[in-house]
Amino acid sequence: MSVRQQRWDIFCRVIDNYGDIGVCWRLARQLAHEHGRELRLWVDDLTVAAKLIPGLRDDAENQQIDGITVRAWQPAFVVDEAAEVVIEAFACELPDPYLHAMAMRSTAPVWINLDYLTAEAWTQGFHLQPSPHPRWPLRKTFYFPGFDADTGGLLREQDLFTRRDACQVNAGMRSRTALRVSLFCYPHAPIAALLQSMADSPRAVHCLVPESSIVPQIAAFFGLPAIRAGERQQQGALTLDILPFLTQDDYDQLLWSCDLNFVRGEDSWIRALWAAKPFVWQPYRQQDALHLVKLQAFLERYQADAVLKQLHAAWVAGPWQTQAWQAVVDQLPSLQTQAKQRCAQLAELPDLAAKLVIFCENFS
Ligand code: TRH
Repeated sequence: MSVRQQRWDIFCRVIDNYGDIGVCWRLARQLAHEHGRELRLWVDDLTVAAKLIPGLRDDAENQQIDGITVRAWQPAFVVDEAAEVVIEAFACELPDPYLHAMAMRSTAPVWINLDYLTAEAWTQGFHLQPSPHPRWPLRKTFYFPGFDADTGGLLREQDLFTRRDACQVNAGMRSRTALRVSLFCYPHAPIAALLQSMADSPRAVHCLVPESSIVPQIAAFFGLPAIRAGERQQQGALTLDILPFLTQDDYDQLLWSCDLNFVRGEDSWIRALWAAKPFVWQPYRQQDALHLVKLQAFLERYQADAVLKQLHAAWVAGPWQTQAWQAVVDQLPSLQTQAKQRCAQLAELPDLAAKLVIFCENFS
């Protein structure tokens, strides 16, 4: 029997960077706006969250933003009642008082551990595996996002492509000659080498960089002690603008407006995919080079073109090759067509929020 669970709690620990809160905020918005659920998002670091959630105050314990209740997850945790569905994002470990509140409910909540995204085939065997709690009468379910029907799907808002296409039509009316590239990556990427390839490029390149941890590398490339949002630098064929760190919606617009996007981690990766533009993904670095396994699995699943594979190898594993960069630039029209096809194929699968809601409704 299908049961509608109205109240959902999402717990998010900002371990590193923006991906954890980026994914949680996106999911919370979708569950509230598209599925009419009442959402409480518990976040342990409101300062980082405020960077990508417009209007969020980093000093408020309890606030309403965009129809979602955002609660500060403090060490001294107090809660009146647990929700009907509880999402523990990325094994962030629920606080004990909350586990107690879950166990006190007359019907145990649906408890989901939302895992990290990977295209590796093993996730299909682990997706939706249960794990009973050792002490409480509670059962956690492992939920793996993914690129196949046997996994939990990818985050994708219902109106995403309508908004994207409207934005791209408007952008198409503005003619431009320079190649437009966005750059969001980790500081250990060969940033100076990429910028040098852009500067030496036969075609003008306009590189747009939202302010992030790579700003010192950018400044060093131009021989500057520092560089700030709003500043522009030029060298050879390269014009580079530092942008402020954008809201998630504005960041989408940036991805839609570029010919090529450099993205990283988990969430910007999938936003670049849905932008239907060629992109270069830098996975979050893991021990024992596990990120290279993730990269390989994705490039295979995505059926990436050989030149795109080469550029990924040069960008993520090194050594940098200008020729790999130039080959991608030369083949952009066909890569653009492929990016559109891959995006359309993956969008045929149900999105993560819709799949999650159906799973919870049928949970027994
Ligand atoms: O910030 P990240 O490197 O996050 C990472 C990954 O999620 C990784 O898998 C995880 O293990 C690690 O954190 C702890 O990259 P990601 O996932 O792309 O998250 C960035 C978020 O920031 C995403 O939601 C897009 C958003 N963003 C903006 O809102 N504005 C911007 O200007 C930019 C550049 C990004």
